[in-house]
Amino acid sequence: MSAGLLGRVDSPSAVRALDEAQLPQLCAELRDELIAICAQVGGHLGASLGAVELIVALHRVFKSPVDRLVFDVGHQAYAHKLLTGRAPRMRTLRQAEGVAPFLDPLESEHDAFGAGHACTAISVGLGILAAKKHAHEPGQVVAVVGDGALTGGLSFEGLNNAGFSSLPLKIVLNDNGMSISHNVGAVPRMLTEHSRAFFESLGFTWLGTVDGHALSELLEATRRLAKSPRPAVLHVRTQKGRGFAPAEDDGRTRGHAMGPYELRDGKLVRSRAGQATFSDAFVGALQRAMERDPRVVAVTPAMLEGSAMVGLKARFPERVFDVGIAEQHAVAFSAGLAHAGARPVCCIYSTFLQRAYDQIVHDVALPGLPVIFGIDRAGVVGADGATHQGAYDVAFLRNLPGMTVAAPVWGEDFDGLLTEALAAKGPFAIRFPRGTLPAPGGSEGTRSRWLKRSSKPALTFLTLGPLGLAAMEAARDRSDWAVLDARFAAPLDEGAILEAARGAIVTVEDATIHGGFGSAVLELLAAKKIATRVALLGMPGDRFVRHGEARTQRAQLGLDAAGLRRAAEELLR
Ligand SMILES: Cc1ncc(C[n+]2csc(CCOP(=O)(O)OP(=O)(O)O)c2C)c(N)n1
Repeated sequence: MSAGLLGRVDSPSAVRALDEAQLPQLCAELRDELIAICAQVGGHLGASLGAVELIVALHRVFKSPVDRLVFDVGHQAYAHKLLTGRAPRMRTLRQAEGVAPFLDPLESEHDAFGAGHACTAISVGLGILAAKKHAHEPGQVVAVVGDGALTGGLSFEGLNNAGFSSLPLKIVLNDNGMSISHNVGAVPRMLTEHSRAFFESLGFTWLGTVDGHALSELLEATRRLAKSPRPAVLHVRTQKGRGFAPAEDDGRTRGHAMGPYELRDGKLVRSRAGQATFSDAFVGALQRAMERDPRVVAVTPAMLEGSAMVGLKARFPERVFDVGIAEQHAVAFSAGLAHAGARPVCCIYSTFLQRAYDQIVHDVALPGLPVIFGIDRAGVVGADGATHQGAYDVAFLRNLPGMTVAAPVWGEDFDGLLTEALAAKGPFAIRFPRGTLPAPGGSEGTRSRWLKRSSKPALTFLTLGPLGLAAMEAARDRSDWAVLDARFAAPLDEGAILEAARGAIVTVEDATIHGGFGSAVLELLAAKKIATRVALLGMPGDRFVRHGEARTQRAQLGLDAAGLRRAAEELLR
């Protein structure tokens, strides 16, 4: 911890008590501290470095927690965490029981609202302001929104409502030209050329454009923002990664999300170089499919980097669409593509697919369109925590008529699954977890497969996805335990599952057990009037899984070999 100003400035009121001349030093210390923290534990460095002066100005002018600062996503707010009492614990960031990855009202009264997904701040902020007015409570509300978040429809729904309302919502547009990668679409150009006209035409008082690193200018503009009796937008230009050369020089993401690195040169301490991930394997199979079939195109909502599609975009610039932080649009756009004869593969994280649920139901499943969903980060995600867990996709997809939900065990499975998906007449989802691939494994057939057979199994692990490998380990020394990789959560391979149901069954999935694959198996057994002992293993249905290390969390949820063995023994007892 810093012995300088930061050692004693541990609350917004302490920020306000400083002499204005001390603020540049405070900002410099905040930056140094952020760089040191992320070097040690990793995190969302780039956006947080860019927002240092902005956060100091906001805490200087507005009086949290009476005034509410609602940060969009929350990944840019590490300086806010440092200034609101969390500095001593910041090196526990994103770890189990440690400081939260994003903002969390349970962690601090200065975190006005929790988030993790983009584009919510304007709507949430307006709601808080409306409730305050209704209850005659004092205090202003400021929504801090990135230019990337302005590519999402939800932000525009909020602007539409806020600009027309009489409520003096304050919006700070933190414009660094970047989403995770460079911002895409027509909005970035509008912000460069027509920001004032745009916001004024929607009914906002417009203030800007201000250099977000020129403190006195920024403070002055923030004071004007605070005084506005009307809804107002302050357009601030910031530099993502500011103050740390390796981030500033990172042409792709400006140090958006870093693992631990060397302070000297920003080199990652644990390089994954050479270790392919599930994302890499999926995109490899996708690339081969695109090479074979000119109808195949790929869609990503602003996640070229995370979904390992940068190379694919370079290879097929016209056939890979980055549509911005716009999941609803990504799915409806895919529906249009499929309707007109293309074969879209919508590559999307499980957690962000949630936002597009009506598009999945109404625009894809109902017309029965052959949209393929490549669902990344399905299952426990680790450090990004509760907002990002890929827990619900199996439950919310498998219930839709005509939907196929599949999961590979090995990277080698992707080619076969994609080929099958491309031959399908309707929607087809392929879900896979975050992380590196297991050692290469066999892939034959396209229905369920026995990973371990037993002539007369007393118990079968019915698994979905790579957890089949944990089940193989759990069953290794038991001649009467079998493992069936179901491969599909929908439709179920009924014959094989009914064969397994002659003994006890433990279903295993990296997804919520409420309504998930295990539930599907129970529905089948009920429909066939089969009574056998069943245990369901997966992510809990009655609570959210917070941040921590994914492997540890899986073990705590009983989803490792030891946990599977325990559950099986208990079931048989
Ligand atoms: C709904 C949703 N989609 C995707 C993401 C992944 N994501 C996290 S930060 C980010 C970029 C946000 O850009 P911007 O709003 O400009 O903020 P900046 O990082 O530039 O400060 C994205 C796409 C997300 N958090 N939420």
